[in-house]
Amino acid sequence: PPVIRREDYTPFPWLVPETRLDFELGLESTRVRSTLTVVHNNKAARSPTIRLDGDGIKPTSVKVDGEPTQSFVMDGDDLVLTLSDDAHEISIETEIDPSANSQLMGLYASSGMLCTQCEAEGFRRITFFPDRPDVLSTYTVRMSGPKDQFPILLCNGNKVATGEDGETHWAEWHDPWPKPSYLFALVAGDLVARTDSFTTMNGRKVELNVWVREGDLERTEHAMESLKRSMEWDEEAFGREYDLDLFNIVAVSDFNMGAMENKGLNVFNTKYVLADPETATDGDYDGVEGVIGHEYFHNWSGNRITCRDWFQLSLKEGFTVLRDQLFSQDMGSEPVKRIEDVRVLRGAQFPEDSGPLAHSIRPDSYREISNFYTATVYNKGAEVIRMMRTMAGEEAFRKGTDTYFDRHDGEAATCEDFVKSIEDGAGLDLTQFRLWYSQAGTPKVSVDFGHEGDEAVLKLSQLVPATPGQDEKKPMPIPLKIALFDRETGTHSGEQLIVLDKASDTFRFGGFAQKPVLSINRGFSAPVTIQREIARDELVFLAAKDDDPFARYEAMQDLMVGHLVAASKGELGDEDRAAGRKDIVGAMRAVIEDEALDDLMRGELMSMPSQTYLAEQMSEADPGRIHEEREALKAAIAGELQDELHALYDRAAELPFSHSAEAKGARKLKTLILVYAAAHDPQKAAELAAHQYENADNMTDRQGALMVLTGIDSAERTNALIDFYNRYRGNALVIDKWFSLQAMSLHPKVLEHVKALADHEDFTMKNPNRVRSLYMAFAANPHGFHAASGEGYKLIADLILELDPINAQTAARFVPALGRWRKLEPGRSALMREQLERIAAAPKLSRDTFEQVSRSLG
Ligand code: HT7
Ligand code: ZN
Repeated sequence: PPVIRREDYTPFPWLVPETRLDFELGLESTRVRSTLTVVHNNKAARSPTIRLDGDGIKPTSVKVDGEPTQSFVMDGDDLVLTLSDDAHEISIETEIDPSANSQLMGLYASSGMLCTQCEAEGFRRITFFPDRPDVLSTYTVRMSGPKDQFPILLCNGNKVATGEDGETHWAEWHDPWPKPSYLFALVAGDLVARTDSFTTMNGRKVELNVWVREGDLERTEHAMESLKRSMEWDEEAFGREYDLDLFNIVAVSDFNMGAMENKGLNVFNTKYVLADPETATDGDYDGVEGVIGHEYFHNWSGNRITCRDWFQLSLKEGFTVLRDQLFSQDMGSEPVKRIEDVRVLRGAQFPEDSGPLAHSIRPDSYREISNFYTATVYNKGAEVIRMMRTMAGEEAFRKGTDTYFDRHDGEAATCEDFVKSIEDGAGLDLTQFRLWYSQAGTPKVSVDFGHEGDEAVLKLSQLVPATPGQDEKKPMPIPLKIALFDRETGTHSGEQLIVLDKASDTFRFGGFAQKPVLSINRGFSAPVTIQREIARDELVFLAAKDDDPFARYEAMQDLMVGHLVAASKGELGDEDRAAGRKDIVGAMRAVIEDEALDDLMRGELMSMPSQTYLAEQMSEADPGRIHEEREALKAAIAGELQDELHALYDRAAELPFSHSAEAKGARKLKTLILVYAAAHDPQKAAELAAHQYENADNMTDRQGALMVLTGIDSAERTNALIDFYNRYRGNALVIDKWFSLQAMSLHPKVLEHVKALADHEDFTMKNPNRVRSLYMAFAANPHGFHAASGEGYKLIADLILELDPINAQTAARFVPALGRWRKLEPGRSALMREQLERIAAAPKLSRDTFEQVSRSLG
């Protein structure tokens, strides 16, 4: 497959001001007639031909200006037409089989309904079109089909006409906002809606619908409330008003990603729409709110201003992730949300940045764009824009985003357009900052903190590591929020923002008779790793006293990470190990006893660093050793703090169910305490967990208890797994949890369990949620995936090979798990690489999987 390069961008030679589509819908056969008005693009070189992208489709008729024509050729999948003048009307007919579309891109069938997914390049699987984001067109769409099968017919924009003809009915939709083809959507099926309305800041009433299958209607309240909150928030926080009279959301159960921001017709994975306390956890509720917000916010950051080309993906995704993060911060606990977001970044993006798939947030080349919907483009992209906000301050940043929206409304823009708008609107000089868009790799900031006379002296240096294709890096501006704490009083005289923009620099702070304690990268002001020698007692101090919740969390984490990394590398003697544990237990006790903390935050402070994060800190990780040490530390904490943890559990258990932050915090603590208890006294923990399971009146408690039970070989485990399955049989999203919990388990036979689950009657390769629920959960479970025998790696490689012809996008998303071979101890490293080579040698791979595997072998 060819490599597509950012530097090769040229504008399309033709404009397509209007597009008319006519769909005769059928599950097995849908006829599509498209009519495009095309005119020469004055901003591009004149061309006698027009290339229309296609993917696996054939034209059944081609006309120019109403006359059948033979003046076209097929070039691979594309249709290339020769045109004589500057303006024409092109009409093309195709026929497609949605029921055979297992890739879930283009028009496909899902549980008897028809729906589309066009981003990034799915539209070309429906009809021939310049399927690129810089070709904006106004769409008018007629759709017709059997009334009984498809009583609801939805498309972008507004419904302008309907009619019936015997068993068939039709609807015509018009979207007044010019859009690229990736934002086109159509849905036809037997659906019901929760309907509500929202009145915009300028008094316009918007009809809101959340469309689902009939039995799911009761579980849509949270989605609808989240949508209304998103609309209101975007007006207040960014001054953005909705621009159509109608906003539809449709939930589908077969979907490659979380959701899609099609203009006026968002299509969602059911996972991010349906929620009630019996079937959805607190995390699921947050997920629904966050994704509804994210897709809604795209209406401005993505739809009104779209991307010039797919290299600019972070223009819409990074910015929209930042917007959804800020929204969720405002809706719930700001510090806890920040901690969660950093955890996602470190868990998913940092490994990407330090591995063979590392790329900058604005990549330079790709073979398959679907492979670049990554944590780097999304989450690091959001961090990069967050840094601009930190440096500008909230008010000035808002002026920058206002400038961006004013300047580029209606355009297909670039990341450079965004940076320039922020620069001009916020009054920042971002010349050097632009390096964050072009350089990959997580910068390492080394800290040398000393004391001279009455000055605190902070020497910082940065290193941006080499990444594939980028050996030499330049220093980048790194904004670091810091505070200097007086050891005696436990206070500081104000947070400061310093910017490290050289390879190394020294910052001096006067007025310190004694060396203060340094709190650095507060609020995670920059997406970097901080490397510093810090005494354990200073970390204990910060874990107890830091007034920045993120920095406090970080100190707790550093305390545990330092201990666990050293222990896993075999560097700790008995005495050091005991001293390390003592400090951690002491800090944990202080957290338990700190009455000023809310329980959501307490839960964060009490959480252990993940096994993946620990492995990331080592050049040759031994997952087996890390697992043992982590479990041993958990056991030690649970043993030493038995009474405190019991008392905490009892207090939390008293709170009745509600969606308040207090009740959510209590639920978080209960399961966390079970996790600790399981490492110390498994049988007792099994009894406690079984009790929590049986008495649960909500999914958070029930799932938490079952999660702990799946790791303990016991009668309670067996009973709870049977009960859970029988209780929720038929509810796909909950049965996904049942698969996941077993695949994530700490049970010694997890590998065998996963193999058996793959043969379960409810398992199918056709549904991405189900595939992910079993195999993504397993690939993220170091305990099973990194089995010393290499069987875990083989299992994932087998999956990739089987899934690739069915759903290439989903298959390719498993490859990064096998790309970590360079960071493992030699035995596992060789076994993992062997599996990548086995995949690479397969006779026919999709472009998606081929690209990921070849980069991973690199
Ligand atoms: N913008 C949407 C991306 C998306 C997608 C991409 C490739 C294949 C399938 C997909 N479904 C949705 C989602 C978002 O970021 O909002
Ligand atoms: Zn998005």
